[in-house]
Amino acid sequence: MVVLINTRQSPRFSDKKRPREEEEEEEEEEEEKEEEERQLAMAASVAPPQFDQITSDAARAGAKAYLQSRLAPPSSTPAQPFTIPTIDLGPSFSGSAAARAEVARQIHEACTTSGFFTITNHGIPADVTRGVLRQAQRFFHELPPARKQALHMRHSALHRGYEPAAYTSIDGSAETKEGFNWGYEERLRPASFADTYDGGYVELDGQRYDDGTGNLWPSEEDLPGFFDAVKEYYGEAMGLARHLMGLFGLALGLGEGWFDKSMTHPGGIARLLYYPPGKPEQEQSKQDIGLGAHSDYECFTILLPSGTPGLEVLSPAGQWTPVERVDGGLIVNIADFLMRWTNDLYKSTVHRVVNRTGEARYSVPLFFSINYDEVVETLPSCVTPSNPAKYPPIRAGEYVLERLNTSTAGGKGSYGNTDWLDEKKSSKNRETV
Ligand SMILES: O=C(O)CCC(=O)C(=O)O
Ligand SMILES: [Fe+2]
Repeated sequence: MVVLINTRQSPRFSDKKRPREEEEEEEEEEEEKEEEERQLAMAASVAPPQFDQITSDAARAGAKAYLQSRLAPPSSTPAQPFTIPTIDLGPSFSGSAAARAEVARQIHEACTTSGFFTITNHGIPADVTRGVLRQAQRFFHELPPARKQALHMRHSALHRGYEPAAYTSIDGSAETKEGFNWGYEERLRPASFADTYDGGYVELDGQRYDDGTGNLWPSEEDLPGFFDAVKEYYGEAMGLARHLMGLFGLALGLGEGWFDKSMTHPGGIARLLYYPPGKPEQEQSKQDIGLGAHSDYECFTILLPSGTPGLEVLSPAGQWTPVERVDGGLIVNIADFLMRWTNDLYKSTVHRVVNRTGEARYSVPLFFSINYDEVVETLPSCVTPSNPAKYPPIRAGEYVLERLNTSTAGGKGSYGNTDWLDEKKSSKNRETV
C-alpha cells in the first residue's frame, strides 16, 4: 500500500493575504493575461503543423464533433449491470496457447461491455510502480514553482511538460488537476524493444524529435533520480502495452502478431497527475472536477493510480460508476483507435476524475499508440453490408494531436508554440555541430 502525503498547503486554508501579496498576485495575473493574449495572436497567425493536410483537417473537425457526441446525454438505454472486471494477466505470459486464449477471451468480454478492466499479475514490479508515484509527489511538491513554470506546456508544440491547474478543459469545466507530460524519445527506449524497434520513431506531427527535443524534463540537479525512476516505469509499461496488443489481436481473432507491424516505433505519451484534496459530495460544484469527462485517444490506456479513489466511468445508462482500486492492480481502458478499428465493437468509454476525499490523489496514465505515422482504418472483419464502417481512416499521430489541441483551454491548441520548438531544435543542433 502506498502512502502519499500531501505536503502542499491548499490556498483555501491559507491566512488572509497581506496587501503586498495581493499586489504581486495581480501583477502575475496581468502577466499571465498578456501571455495568453500573445499566444492567441500567434495561434491565429501560425499555421498548424502540416503532415497530411486532408486527414489533418478531417481529424480536427472530427475530434471536436466526436467529443460532443460522446458527451451528449445517453438515449433511453435501460439500466443494466455494469461491472469493471479484474483479469489475472499471469496465464497470458505462459507458453500455453490455451491459457493465453482464455485471458484474451476475458479481455474481449470486458472490451465489448464496459471498455474498462483491472489487471493483476501484470509483471511490473511493485518497487517500480511505487517509485514513479513517489516521483509524481516530488515533481508537484518539491520542484520550486519557477522551475515548473520553465517547463510549462505552452512552450511545447506537442503538449509536453508541466500543465498547471485549469490549463486544459476537455468538457468545458476548469480542471483542478496538475500534470507533467512526456512522450517517447531514444533515451527512454526499453530493453524489451531490442528485437522489434526499427529506429523510425516520428512524433505526433510526423517529424523527428527522438533526440529528446520534444520533451521538457526537470534537471537532474533539481530532482535527482527523477528521470531514471520515470524511465524505469515507462519502459515496463511500454513493454506491457506491447504484450496487451498481442492479446487484443488474439481477442479479435486476428492472431497475436497482427499489430506487430504497426508497433515498430510506437508512440506512448505518459503523464504524472496530481489531484489536490477535494470536498465531500454535498459541497462539490462543477469547479471541483479533477479531470473532465472524456474518452482517451489512442489504442488503450494503462493507468497506475495511487491509493486515493476518484476515477469514475460513464455506464451506457448514463450512471457515473466509481472504479474500485485493486491492490497492486493497473487499470486498462479501451481508447478511440481500438473503437475505430472494431467499428464500435470495443467501447472507448467516457470517464472522469473527481477527488471527493481530503487526500491528494496521484496517477500515471500511459496512452499507448501504434506508430504515429500509421493509419487507423476499420478492420475488414468488423464491417458487413448491414454494418458499414462508421469512421473514416485517420493517421494516428494527427488524430491524437488534434484531440489534444481541442482540449487546451480556449481551443487554441499548440499551434502558437511551434516557433519555440524549432528554436530549441536548432540550438540543440548548433550545440552538437
Ligand atoms: O487519473 C486518472 O485516474 C485518470 C486519468 C485519465 O483518465 C487520463 O489522463 O486520461
Ligand atoms: Fe482518460
